[in-house]
Amino acid sequence: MDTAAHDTPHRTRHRRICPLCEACCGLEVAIDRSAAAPRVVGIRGHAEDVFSRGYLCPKGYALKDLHEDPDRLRQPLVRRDGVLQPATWDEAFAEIERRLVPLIEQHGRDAVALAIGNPAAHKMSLGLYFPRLARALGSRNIFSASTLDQMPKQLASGWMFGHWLSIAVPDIDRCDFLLMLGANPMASNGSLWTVTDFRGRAKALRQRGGRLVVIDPRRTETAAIADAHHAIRPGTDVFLLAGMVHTLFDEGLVGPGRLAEWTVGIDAVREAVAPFAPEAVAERCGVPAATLRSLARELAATERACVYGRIGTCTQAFGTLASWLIDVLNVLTGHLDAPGGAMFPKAAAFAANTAGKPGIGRGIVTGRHASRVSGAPEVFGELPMTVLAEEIETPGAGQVRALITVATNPVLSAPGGPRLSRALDGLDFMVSLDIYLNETSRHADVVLPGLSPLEESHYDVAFPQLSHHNHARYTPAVLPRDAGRPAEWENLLRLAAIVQGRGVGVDLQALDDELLAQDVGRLAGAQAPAVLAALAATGRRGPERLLDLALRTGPWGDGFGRQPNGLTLERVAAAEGGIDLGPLQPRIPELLRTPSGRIELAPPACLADMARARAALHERAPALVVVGRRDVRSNNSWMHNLPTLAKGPERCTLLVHPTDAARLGLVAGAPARLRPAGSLGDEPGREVVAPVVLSEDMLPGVVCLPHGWGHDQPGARLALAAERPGANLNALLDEAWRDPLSGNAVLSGMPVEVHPLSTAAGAG
Ligand SMILES: Nc1nc2c(c(=O)[nH]1)N[C@H]1C(S)=C(S)[C@@H](COP(=O)(O)OP(=O)(O)OC[C@H]3O[C@@H](n4cnc5c(=O)[nH]c(N)nc54)[C@H](O)[C@@H]3O)O[C@H]1N2
Ligand SMILES: Nc1nc2c(c(=O)[nH]1)N[C@H]1C(S)=C(S)[C@@H](COP(=O)(O)OP(=O)(O)OC[C@H]3O[C@@H](n4cnc5c(=O)[nH]c(N)nc54)[C@H](O)[C@@H]3O)O[C@H]1N2
Ligand code: SF4
Ligand SMILES: [Mo]
Repeated sequence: MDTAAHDTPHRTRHRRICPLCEACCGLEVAIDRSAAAPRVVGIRGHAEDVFSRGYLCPKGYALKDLHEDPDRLRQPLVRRDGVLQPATWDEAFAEIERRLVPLIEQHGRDAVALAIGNPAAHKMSLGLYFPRLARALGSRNIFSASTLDQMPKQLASGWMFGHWLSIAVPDIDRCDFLLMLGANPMASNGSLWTVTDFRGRAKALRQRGGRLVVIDPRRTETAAIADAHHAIRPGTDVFLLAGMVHTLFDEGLVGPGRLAEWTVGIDAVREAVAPFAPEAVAERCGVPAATLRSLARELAATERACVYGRIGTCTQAFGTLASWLIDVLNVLTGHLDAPGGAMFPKAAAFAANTAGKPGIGRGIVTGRHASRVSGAPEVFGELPMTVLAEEIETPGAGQVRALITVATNPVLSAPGGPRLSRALDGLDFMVSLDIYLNETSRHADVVLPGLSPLEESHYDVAFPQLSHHNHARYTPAVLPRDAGRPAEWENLLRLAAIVQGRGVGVDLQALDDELLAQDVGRLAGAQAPAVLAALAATGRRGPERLLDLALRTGPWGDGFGRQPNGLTLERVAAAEGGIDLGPLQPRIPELLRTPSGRIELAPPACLADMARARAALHERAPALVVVGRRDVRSNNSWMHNLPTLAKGPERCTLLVHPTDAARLGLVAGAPARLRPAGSLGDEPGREVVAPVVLSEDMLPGVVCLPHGWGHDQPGARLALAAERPGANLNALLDEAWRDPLSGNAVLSGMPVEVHPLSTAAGAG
């Protein structure tokens, strides 16, 4: 697009870290200011960015479309006489206070649920102020996309290393053997692993003689550039991984090296995997025993190697076990916390694993309460997103009667979407913080729109904790926001005041100061007044001030004068492409926060759950199951209204292996009807229709449909997306199917029936 290298009076260039996916690329946005309204005239990768070095994907360009999208909400909506109508900010907040306060008084705090979604992880405004709303509300009914995604990994990491976000990531630039399960970074650009230009890095790995091996039911775009691909039956990674761990013990390949001193539980792991010899698991996973053995040998024999698993290994019935066994393999082969292996980033700000006493801690606690209807345990302060519908539907004390959604679209993103949609209609009151009137927010009584990403400053709160290289980058807002439009942190703070009964007219600045003083008091003790004074001297407020505090008290920070050359927000903001903090360094034992001060290789709950895996080892595979997929021009449920991404071929298609197609009577290009196998398929709204694409890349017995589609709901305002709405995969999926340890939804491997549409009528 724009290639002008220098600013002119009419054309200015601005840095902007892309908030659309976990790769967190540094972009350069060119703005034409010759007309009254500034216009985006170019977006490209920022070559000087210390982390991404100029890389970007097609979604980066789409920030322009997002900014300009006529359907993007710019004004609050309030439901009057059953219809959502434009309103002022004062009217919107007055309505919230009028409806929410009596509801809390009458039914208690648990009657109000909060649900927060994926974009919040990419927005400092939401990420830093949502916890303030949650604390002010004090409800047990907190839901997030984490239980549709990575909760198993967080739980396993929490048990092993002592903190929920101590997640090891592949040190790809030094790795010579990368074994990847259930991830497709060629489409997703990486996840729980902030890495840009995966393709280039994988190519470099192979050029230096390294090997990339992919385990996935589909020969994915990543498998296509790998040295080997092994097709696995969905949901069976636990068996495959246990078989590999078994091989390490069986063949005398266990070698934790430096970590031996810092690891407890190796013998318990040996016992736990005893029933899972490769020869015992091979049939169940569909991968030959000899392959499992040779993968284990290669992992043990390669000096710099790493096992990495992502959403395919989390969103299954044994998600926590699979996530745990991945790091068991890394530890037992000496690849955890070692260069070229699975390493721990050291984030400049907001990382709990750099706070408190190094090397020891309280570990994590789960199950402090349970969901009312299904008894699903609390994990990391949350209940599973998939129990939200039943908590709304089921009368009795503690029933959810009101809901505040923050950047989430669970009607499309969570299993059982149509049921949730009906449940939302039964709420007494609902507020959505969202930028669109979409499948979820159309149910709200009040919609509060967020800003365009170009109107917001940015620091990645979450992702430096998951980056393959340490860095600190901040970008200011590219364009000013319209006068009178609050930032989302201000909306969250006002909601916090409302639910606390402090009134809609609260002085936000005073409230922000008050909450900051509490944070600083906890953090700095006797030094608090000096710290507050230093923060005040910068003149910053809101998220920027919290960021400054976090950077300065972080591991690379200036410690408010104790490390004069350390980081402050001022220094980070002044650095043109951000600050490079170097390659990852070993962090064990300093990183550990377990009570033992050791890696807990055999968490008791994992050992206990292995009995469930053992019982499932000889289950017969269902005849046909469905898995998902991602496309580089899409992102979960919400970028289908952007012209540059929406153009091109139909993306919501059903991939079917030709042998399955022949057996099922399916024809390329013709629509197929999918429904869950068994009685679940009889429920209303469970059926979807999608066009068939024949694909030799699929494992026979597995069909593949992407999630996040189904934009044909009345009342949504997504004109472009509605032109090709696609089918909602999550309408099929069973909301009751969860990994019992983490509460994570099972999104992969659901048994389905597929028929040609033409013979569908009356066939069910
Ligand atoms: N079957 C199946 N289902 C899946 C998955 C799968 O692989 N298969 N993946 C799961 C995963 S990993 C995740 S993370 C979830 C994601 O599920 P959600 O967290 O619900 O995320 P999205 O579906 O992307 O919806 C994001 C919402 O945020 C809004 N939004 C975007 N930007 C902003 C903003 O700046 N401010 C505000 N207030 N709102 C904004 C969008 O309009 C949209 O409504 O989906 C899950 N669902
Ligand atoms: N373009 C794009 N990028 C995205 C997103 C997006 O929607 N679009 N979403 C973002 C989000 S929220 C997330 S969480 C990340 C996810 O990032 P990734 O984890 O890389 O996501 P996927 O591309 O869905 O890859 C998951 C793979 O798991 C495979 N799989 C399914 N079931 C199994 C199984 O049982 N075992 C094994 N071994 N594999 C299985 C699937 O076939 C698929 O190839 O992507 C992020 N980036
Ligand atoms: S890979 Fe694409 S969507 Fe992800 S951060 Fe980079 S430019 Fe944005
Ligand atoms: Mo996700």
